[in-house]
Amino acid sequence: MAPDLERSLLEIVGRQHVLSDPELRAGYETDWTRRYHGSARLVVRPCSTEEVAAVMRACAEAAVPLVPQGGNTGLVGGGVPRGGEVVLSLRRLGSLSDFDSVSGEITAGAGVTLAALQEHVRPAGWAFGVDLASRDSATIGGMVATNAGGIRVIRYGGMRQQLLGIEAVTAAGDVVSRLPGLMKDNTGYDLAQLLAGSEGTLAIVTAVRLRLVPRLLQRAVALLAVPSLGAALEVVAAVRGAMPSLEAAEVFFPEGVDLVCRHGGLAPPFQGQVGCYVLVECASRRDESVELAEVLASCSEIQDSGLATDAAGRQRLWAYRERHTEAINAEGVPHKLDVTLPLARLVEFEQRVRPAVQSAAPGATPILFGHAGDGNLHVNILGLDPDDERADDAVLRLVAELGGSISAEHGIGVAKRAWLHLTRSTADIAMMRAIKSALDPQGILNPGVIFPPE
Ligand code: 2HG
Ligand code: ZN
Repeated sequence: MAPDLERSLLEIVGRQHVLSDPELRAGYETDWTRRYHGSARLVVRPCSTEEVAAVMRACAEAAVPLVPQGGNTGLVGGGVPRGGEVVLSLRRLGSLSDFDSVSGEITAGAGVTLAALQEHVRPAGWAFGVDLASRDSATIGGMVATNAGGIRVIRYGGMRQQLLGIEAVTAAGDVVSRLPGLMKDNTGYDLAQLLAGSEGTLAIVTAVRLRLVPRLLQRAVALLAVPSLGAALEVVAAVRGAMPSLEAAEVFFPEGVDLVCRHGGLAPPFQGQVGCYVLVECASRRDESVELAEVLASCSEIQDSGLATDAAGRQRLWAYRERHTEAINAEGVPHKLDVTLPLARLVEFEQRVRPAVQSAAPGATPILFGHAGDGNLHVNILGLDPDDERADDAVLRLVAELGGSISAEHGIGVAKRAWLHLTRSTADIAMMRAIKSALDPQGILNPGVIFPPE
């Protein structure tokens, strides 16, 4: 079976785009955190929707499972093989087309990186509403497949909110095309929304139609020191209430800043003891920095602050937040628990989660940061073996107890599938499984992702 499949794949994409050599496969077999890896039967790199469809048909005929992969920056192990699958790299689907610079819409191939999309639309005065630190490698297809969120959700929503249309290859190798996509289109099920966040388990996203947002040049970023997360949320609420231009509201803590400074060679942002850091960014067509400073001046919780409007200054302040992921990875192989809580329970969660980790896995180190405006914290844990799930279990149970979700913006992947039942009912999981088996009856699209094996 395998030699036939390899021959078919060579015919479809050409010899240089079927990787069987272990050294060439290696970069596709381990995820960015190094926690998840498995060996692929082959890595195949098609360059068009037609090639993806042909690869899918060949794998379906051979009953060989596929793991779709974009930039390989997903953090839940959903884009790397578990063992023996074909890895379908979509990075060569890099076209940007049909840019409508009047209405602000564009069609992007699955392999376009977020940075390439942003650069492409910038000269015409547009921007993309979703932004995240891994912008240079994260691909649009992967971001749709995982319904990525990032740092601007508070203003523009996540990937689902940017989607106007989709093109995808089904498990049978057919192409479903809902491009270019219309602002209004009530013709049956919304397949684009169904596929967004489906993590490669229902179909393979090959292109999407995206809405853009106006590029706002006047930006003000403030980095603030406050005594606690509770105080941080009060500051965010004050800015949110006063300034519709609020575009990001992030929080982080001294343990993360220490790592960022150590690994990134940065000086600490403030002297003295800090309980919690808040970063807010406002963006508008006119300069709102004076108004932002006035709103912040009325927040009595703020102990220290820095404000920047120029690009270099803004980047300097953002570095303390954006470099968390890299600094944590430089320290060790983290467990990553990306969770949302109702805003009203976020402080209680933050107060209980560190002791919960300590008592489940003594010696493990939790590092918290995230998107305060969305109730979304990233609980990163260092000092655990990759397979040691004691702390994961404690954190996710606490999330469920407090009415939150075990995944805010990274997806379930393989990392959280064992806990899906904590925040999804039996009927809910049965409905999702029914959709999965209707669209992928052979079970060859990213098996083992989202659902625990039955
Ligand atoms: C972020 O907000 C990303 O920077 C990554 O979602 C979070 O590294 C993480 O856990
Ligand atoms: Zn995030």
